[in-house]
Amino acid sequence: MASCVLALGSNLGERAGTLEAAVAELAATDGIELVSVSGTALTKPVGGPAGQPDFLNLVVRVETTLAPLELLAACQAVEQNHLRTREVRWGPRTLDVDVITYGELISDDPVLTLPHPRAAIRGFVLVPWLWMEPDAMLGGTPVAELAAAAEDSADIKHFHDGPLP
Ligand code: PH2
Ligand code: MG
Ligand code: MG
Repeated sequence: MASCVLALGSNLGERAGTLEAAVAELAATDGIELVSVSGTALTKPVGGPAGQPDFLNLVVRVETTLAPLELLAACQAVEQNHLRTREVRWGPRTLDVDVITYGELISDDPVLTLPHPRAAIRGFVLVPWLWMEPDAMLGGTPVAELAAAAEDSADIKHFHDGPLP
């Protein structure tokens, strides 16, 4: 079993519904057990074409018996369920599911670099991760410290869907 963090993002279509469905699909995948889900963050797009819509982002912790590349394939299968296309790097997408950490594994495999090579500077990953696990560490540094330093963190809001706060 490996304990892993996955990051999900959506900035097209029914963003909140897509993320909710994607979390359920990950939880229903053989070899993946859902442990926790962060709150949902409303985030400004980082990189990519100007003028793309704001994102909703969240992270989950899972336990898996899948190998790293099998976990990546499972994430990509969930993306495909939501008609993800890859036209523009960092462009708008219905759903992005990234493997952030896989246990303590460190890998420079270009297909799946671990931990995710940009996670440590991305508030849209770090802030929801911090909400979920206030004591989390990434690459030996507290996620809280990384989140405070990430340029896009200041703009991140908790996203409330529905009538409850
Ligand atoms: N994903 C990217 C690039 N930029 N910006 C935000 N706010 N949220 C994302 O999920 C995101 C992004 C590449 O995957
Ligand atoms: Mg991504
Ligand atoms: Mg991705």
